[in-house]
Amino acid sequence: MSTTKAKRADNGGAKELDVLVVGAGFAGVYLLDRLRGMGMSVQAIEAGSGLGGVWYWNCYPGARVDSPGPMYQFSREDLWRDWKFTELYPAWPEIRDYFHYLDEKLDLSRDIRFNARVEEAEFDAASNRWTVRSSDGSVIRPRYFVVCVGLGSKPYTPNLPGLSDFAGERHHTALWPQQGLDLAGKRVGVIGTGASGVQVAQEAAAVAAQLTVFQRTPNLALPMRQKRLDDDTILRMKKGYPVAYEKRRTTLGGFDYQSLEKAASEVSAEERQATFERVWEIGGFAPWVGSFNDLLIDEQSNRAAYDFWRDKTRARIKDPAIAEILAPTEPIHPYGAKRPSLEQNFFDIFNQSNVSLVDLRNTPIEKVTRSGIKTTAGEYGLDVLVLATGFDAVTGGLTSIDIWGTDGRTLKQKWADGVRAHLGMASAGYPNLLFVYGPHSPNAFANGPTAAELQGEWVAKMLDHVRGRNWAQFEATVPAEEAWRAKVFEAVDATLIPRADSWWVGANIPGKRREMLAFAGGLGTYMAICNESAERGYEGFSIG
Ligand code: N01
Repeated sequence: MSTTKAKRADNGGAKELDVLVVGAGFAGVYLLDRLRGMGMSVQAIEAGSGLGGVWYWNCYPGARVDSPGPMYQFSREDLWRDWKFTELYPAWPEIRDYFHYLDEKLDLSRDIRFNARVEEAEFDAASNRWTVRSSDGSVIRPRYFVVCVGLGSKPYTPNLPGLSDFAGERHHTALWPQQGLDLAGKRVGVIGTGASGVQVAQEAAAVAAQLTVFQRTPNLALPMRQKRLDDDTILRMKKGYPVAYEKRRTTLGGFDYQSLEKAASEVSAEERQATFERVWEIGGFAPWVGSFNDLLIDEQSNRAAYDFWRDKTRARIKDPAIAEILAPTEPIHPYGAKRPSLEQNFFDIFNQSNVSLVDLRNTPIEKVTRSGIKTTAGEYGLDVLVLATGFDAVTGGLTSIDIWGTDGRTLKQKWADGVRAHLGMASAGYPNLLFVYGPHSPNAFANGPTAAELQGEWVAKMLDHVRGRNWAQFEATVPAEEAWRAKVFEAVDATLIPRADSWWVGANIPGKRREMLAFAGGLGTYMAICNESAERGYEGFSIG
């Protein structure tokens, strides 16, 4: 990122538009279609060469979504009627197919510039337009600039000594070769056991000659309970879609279920155990967000949930020493205070003779060598090194674009003192700029397509309102973004979430400011607040 504005000659030949959308994942696609339908001139710019956002980049073996397929799509009947995912939790090729299907239905690609990464954007107060420059040399001057880069568009690679010396194949999961990479018969090392690491490890364990998993923090992963969906099942499920899609607009996480209206602290030990068993059998996120409503608030309830998870998990692992690393007797952080993954056989692979686990808490990495990884316990020879090390999440996608505000600061410079993002969608000093699934929205806690639709709907209505009144400019006010920031912290301070070192609080990136990056009050509540602001004439925004 630059610290000063690049001096550019002129913008002659720049294309003028009503709206420029950045990103062609769920949010970008939703807005491209919706705004075009409102008669606006819109273009999207996408760094990848295909649609899908994270599903374009994360094509590592085993990548699949942790939301059930019926919920992981748009709610418009003309879009779901003819679409089917063949697994309850679809894998990336099928999600990409879904985006191809959307492209056919909605004719999206004609207005998307692929293989172009937006690098710089500057607001010109004289013309009330943004000037947006991209890596392909294009310059676009939209009236409104809508950034939909998601929460995981900036991969994070730790600065491990010797990393560039490694002579084998080395790939970050989010930059996986599009042509694929065969892990069969190879010695594979996976650093990281977040959602990406768990998934790639499950896949690698089945084919690799040797898989070594390097774990720093255990993942309190939950049983996915994957199912194949035959045509009859899909037909039956579709009957419930209209009700489910209505419901998901109002819930905490944008799914068609909520946590129970009961606290674990209020019920008998028998009832608590029976409920834990029941939600465990349902699988998916049910033992987390579909369980008692005090798990993330009450320490004792949280500990009971942890102990249940630990005992279920340990029962699957033969070696007690391995079990203690994967599911320790004492929790490292509260249950669910860091995002659990969904797993299919993650804990079972450690019973295989070709799989080993390295506990980086006790034996940290010293360096990467030409031929593998050296920890304080010894050296592990590798042919392939998989960096499942996550993202500069939530803010990284936005701050890696030089977005210059009216006071001569980039968004990155402004946010060095902490995120200010009114309703998680706008920031003071950056007129006519909105972002979807951004910092201080419910991003981390909300099912992607639901959030894309709801926030997208709100953005579309706001732009329609602005256009209808001929406002040249709108921007968040400083008091409004300060008040929203306080609300974000208030919502999370009531929970156990700050006690875990997670990307939710920026703790995964060395040097990143530690603060809550998502609104934890629930998607339904969040949208009610956003809609109230709209009803009051977009309270919290100044209009010029
Ligand atoms: O990244 P992560 P992710 N040395 O940040 C470890 C979504 N997603 O790509 O926990 C050693 O969760 C780090 O260790 P620790 C989903 O929202 C969804 O897996 O910091 N290890 C951790 O284990 C998810 O939450 C899906 O101690 C290092 C791992 O790398 C989010 O994206 C699939 C290290 C990073 O885990 C991010 O998931 C994939 C170091 N220096 C992603 N630095 C699905 O829907 C980091 N680590 C299924």
